[in-house]
Amino acid sequence: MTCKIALAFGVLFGFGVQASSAQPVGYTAPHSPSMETSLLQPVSTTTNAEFSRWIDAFKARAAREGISQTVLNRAFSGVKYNADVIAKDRNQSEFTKQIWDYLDSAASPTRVKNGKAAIRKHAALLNGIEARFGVDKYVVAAIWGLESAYGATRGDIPIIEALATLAYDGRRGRFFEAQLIAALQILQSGDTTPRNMTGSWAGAMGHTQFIPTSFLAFAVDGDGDGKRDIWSNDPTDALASTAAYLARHGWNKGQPWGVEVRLPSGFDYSSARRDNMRNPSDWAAIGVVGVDGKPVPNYGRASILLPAGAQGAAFMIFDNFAVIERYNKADAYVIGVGHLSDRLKGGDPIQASWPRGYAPLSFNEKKKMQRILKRKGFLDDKVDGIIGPNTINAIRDFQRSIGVTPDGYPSQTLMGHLR
Ligand SMILES: [Ca+2]
Repeated sequence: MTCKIALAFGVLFGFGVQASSAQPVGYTAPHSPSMETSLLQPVSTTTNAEFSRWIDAFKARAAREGISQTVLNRAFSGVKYNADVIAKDRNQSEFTKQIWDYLDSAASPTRVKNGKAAIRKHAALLNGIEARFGVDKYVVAAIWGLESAYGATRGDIPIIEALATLAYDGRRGRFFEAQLIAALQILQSGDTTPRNMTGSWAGAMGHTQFIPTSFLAFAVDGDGDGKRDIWSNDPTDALASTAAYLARHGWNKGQPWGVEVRLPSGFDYSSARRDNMRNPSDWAAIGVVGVDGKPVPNYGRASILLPAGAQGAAFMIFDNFAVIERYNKADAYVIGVGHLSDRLKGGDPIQASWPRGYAPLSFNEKKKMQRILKRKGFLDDKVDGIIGPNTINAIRDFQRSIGVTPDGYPSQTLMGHLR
């Protein structure tokens, strides 16, 4: 993942859509200059001693999981507590980014230009992958572009050290210990060596930033040399693995992720829900058409997504949207991948204008909004500052009750109405 994009991972987006907590593949925020703030204080000798003891105990657990002593000794040779990794873990949730800023970066002129060059350079590989897995090569290329700037920023942090530090730290110890065991299983399988097993601070590895458990479940040997090497400069195995991942999660060949649409005046915004899926012809019947004014072709059932509420772009999204979501659940990420893939194909920029300049609600304002919605009887859910479906529905019900457009969008305007 590149610097700017990286900011959007694992954070709350402006519209409160949280990055996946399931974290299927690429979810971390590596390489960001603004996240390079390391803990300046040195790691105490106590920490180092405790960490060593933790590793000894962990090795016994790993051995019970079938990891050999040889692999354990090689993997942990030279491993130290990595304070930078913990600093990054603590920093990540403070960043929020609006969807339009995210998309500006995701499909920046540089990323589009570099992507087209990468597709030309790897044409045979990408065509082969598309033929073998039935997955759109431009979507594979777009994931590559967002996860590592087409291989340029794959991360150089030693994975065993990073995962051991995070597992020892314990904030999400169980998750990271499982990743650490998976990383050791990868080493034991001979796909790579401890030295080559590098990646991002939270364990995402290679061109398309697979975490170890995703690697074990989905990585493939694209070039047939007997190893699944997603770390190599050669992107063959990484891109084949990404295609395999999308294929395994049900990619529908020939179906777009989504298309930008125009909504008719008087559109019922409450119909823009993920669970309200209709055929494009049904949407056309109520005036929802492509930005060219024509009905969207019948690619399958679709819902309408308004990532910035009533004021920004509207997308008709298909089942393939949910397939990309398996990579990273944040709407902004999925739209970013989808839109970048369209641009790599030669498609146009997004036509609608975004409500740029909109001041997002802070975490505390979101909680305040939820408290007021709760007090007013619109929300029957916990006050946690996370804008999920229940909060969006509550906002809509409140908006309807005062006669404003029920787009469910948590804005300063909404706060004004609530006060
Ligand atoms: Ca290989």
